[in-house]
Amino acid sequence: MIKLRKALILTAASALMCLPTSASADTTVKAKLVEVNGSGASGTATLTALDDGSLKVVIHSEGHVPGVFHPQHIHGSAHGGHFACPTLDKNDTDGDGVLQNEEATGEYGTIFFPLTTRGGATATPKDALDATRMPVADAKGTIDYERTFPADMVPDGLIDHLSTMHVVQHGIDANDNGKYDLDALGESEFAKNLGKAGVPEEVTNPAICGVVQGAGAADAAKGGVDTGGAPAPDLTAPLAATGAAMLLLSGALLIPRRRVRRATTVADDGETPS
Ligand SMILES: [Cu+2]
Repeated sequence: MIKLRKALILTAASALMCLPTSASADTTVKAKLVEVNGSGASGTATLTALDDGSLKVVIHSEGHVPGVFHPQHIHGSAHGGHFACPTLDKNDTDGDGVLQNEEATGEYGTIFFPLTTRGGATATPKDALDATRMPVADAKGTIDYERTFPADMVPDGLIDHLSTMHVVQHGIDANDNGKYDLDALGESEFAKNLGKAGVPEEVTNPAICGVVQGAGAADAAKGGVDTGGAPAPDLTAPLAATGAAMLLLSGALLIPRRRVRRATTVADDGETPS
């Protein structure tokens, strides 16, 4: 009996050591996309870090301005960041009733990875604001986007901090004339500051934003909100992986139930902070 128990413990220990980490196994995180600037848009985004280092991005959204392109990016940084999407109440610092991208970046961070439809995806205006390589909403305002970026296109730090990222689609029609124009809100200061003059502000203002959830992100997100948006505690994916291992092994090792319950909480408590 003692021998059997020893064997069980050894098996469990080696299983723990062989557990795939976030760097070597597929990791999927999801974001519920909610409207910004009263756009009426909504959707979902799924980011999957594949074990060969590539990143698959799937976005389904609706309610966008139809027939025009919508710049879309993963916002955030390689060093963690905030965990909320911007709101008028909190972030409209100039009080004009519209959230400019530069006001919103205080919440969702700077452009980290432009989600182009083809070609390069560097965090430069060349890629991030290219009207010809961003998805176009169909006649109903729907965008269905899917692209897998090979490992050499994925910037350093993105996969490691996947659970702290935001998915943002831009492009609103503030004067309801069915197009982007300078008459509505004038020129985009954001684009101009990046060296791209003459871009209507309607193009760069956020229309939809989602905070990534999953792979332990919910736990980190709560910490971020509670502490007023402090940098992420870097315990997300490994913690979730450990939790899963605890669940798998709890039967064999008779781990106290309290720890198992903690693991369940980490995995399931996925409330979206707004
Ligand atoms: Cu963006």
